[in-house]
Amino acid sequence: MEKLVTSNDQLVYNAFSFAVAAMAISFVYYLVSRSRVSPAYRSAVTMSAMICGIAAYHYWRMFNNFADGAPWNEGYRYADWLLTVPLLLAELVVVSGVARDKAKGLTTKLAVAALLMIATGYPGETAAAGSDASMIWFVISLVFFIYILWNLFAGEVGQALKGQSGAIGSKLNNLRYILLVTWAVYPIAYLLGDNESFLAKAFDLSAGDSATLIQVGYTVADVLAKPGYGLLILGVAIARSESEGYRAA
Ligand code: RET
Repeated sequence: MEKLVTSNDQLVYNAFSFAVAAMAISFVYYLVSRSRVSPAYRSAVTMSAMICGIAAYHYWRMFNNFADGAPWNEGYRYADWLLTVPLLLAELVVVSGVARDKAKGLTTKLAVAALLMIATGYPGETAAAGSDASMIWFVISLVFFIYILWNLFAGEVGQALKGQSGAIGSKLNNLRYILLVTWAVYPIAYLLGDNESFLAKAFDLSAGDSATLIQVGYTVADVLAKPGYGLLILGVAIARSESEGYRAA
């Protein structure tokens, strides 16, 4: 392993190490938590386990890539998102109370939007700092991002959530606001990571600080958006199971 020369390097190294541990243990936690919810909601908890397992693998690869000082491969992160972001939306649909006949079409729509958001973000992420490509792909990706958020707040998921009151309704409401706040970190980290972007310039960031902020920003957001969000999904699934008469063994 190359020596970590700066405190910035140390921060990224530790963030990746922390994420490997958080994702790996959450994978186990969600696997063993499946029996706490009724069979109707188990797929949501299974998806949380899949998401954390996929992320544990990718963070392990990123940790090694960084620790070895090899040329940085941003592809691990985007491959991770390509798999996990559609799953995050699919598990939300499972617990949201959307009618069964609508759930499948809705999941497909959200998953396709998520795939397009990530796939169009990647060429921008790997383009040169300050290039037109970096900003053009950012804007294209942002359109899909806004479509997803629109769906959660006003579209079909928004409508389904509106009709639910009591403890389940308020848990679902919190869930989507947490999603909004954690997901908003990604485009901001993207801009801070492009040292020539208007945002990085506004903060007068050095190239080294930009490179650190984007990795630490994405990593913190991922831990909140995967294992953290999974806890809220589990909470809604348990509340729904209990309200439908399910008693965990
Ligand atoms: C990119 C590119 C620039 C524009 C936008 C982006 C959005 C990324 C998002 C990622 C969410 C990832 C999650 C992972 C968790 O497991 C691709 C950075 C809008 C919203 C939730």
